[in-house]
Amino acid sequence: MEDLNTLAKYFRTPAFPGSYFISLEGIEGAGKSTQIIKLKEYLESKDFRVLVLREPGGTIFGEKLRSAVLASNKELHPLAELNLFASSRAQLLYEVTLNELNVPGTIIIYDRYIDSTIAYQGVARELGVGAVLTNHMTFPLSLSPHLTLYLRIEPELSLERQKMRNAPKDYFEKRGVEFYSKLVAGYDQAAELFPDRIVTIDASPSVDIIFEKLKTHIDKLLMSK
Ligand code: T5A
Repeated sequence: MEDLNTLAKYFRTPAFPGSYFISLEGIEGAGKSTQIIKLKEYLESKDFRVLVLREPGGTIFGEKLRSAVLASNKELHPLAELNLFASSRAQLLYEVTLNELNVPGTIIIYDRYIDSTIAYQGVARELGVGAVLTNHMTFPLSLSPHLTLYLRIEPELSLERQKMRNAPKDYFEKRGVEFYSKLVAGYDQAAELFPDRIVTIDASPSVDIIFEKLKTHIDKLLMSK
């Protein structure tokens, strides 16, 4: 298999004049959804048309796949997981993202994207990062966001925030601290592999402090084009 840095070069961000593709990443409880609400409001105040899409999901087909995985009481083979998440992603790119990015002045924010697959299926579920990248080498799965904001927290804080939320646990949330440590290692590896795209942000402080940091990176992106 080609080495990871060679595989990483297959991932590209084509030009979408006046439009941007941003993803937020991090383990459960990192604060992705909380920050996305604030980001949407901020970007709309700058007159962008903002679409928030979640993975898995975002289309009727993708939402069915989301339920199939997250509500599963049976352990799935990691390859079944990989292919389900990739199918949901391909359909969302094809049905929504690529069309909408062609409308100038649009910002698409993804709540999770390929780095989730690298961390969860590639590292924590032990398929290997190379297997995930190889699976995603064909367009549209090879489409790279302009910017990925990786909200980094330690596993213990994730479990604490999950407990505070007091909601029923889904497929991955039933796992313990060891699994979450592997996820953090997986995200850290993704950040090393894609340094031009992924910004790592300490997501342990307050919501407002984190948001100020996110804004700095978003403003930088908007000024660079
Ligand atoms: N998956 C997904 C894969 O395995 N492979 C893939 O390729 C993809 C795409 C999706 C699951 O699917 C897996 C990963 C996931 O297990 P999901 O429900 O979409 O699941 O995502 P979750 O990460 O599980 O969503 P969470 O809601 O748990 O995490 P968030 O969005 O990061 O956290 P948020 O904002 O909801 O906050 C969680 C709690 O913490 C508080 C909030 O108020 C909330 O109660 N909070 C803070 N508290 C203190 N300080 C802060 N700074 C806080 N920020 C948030």
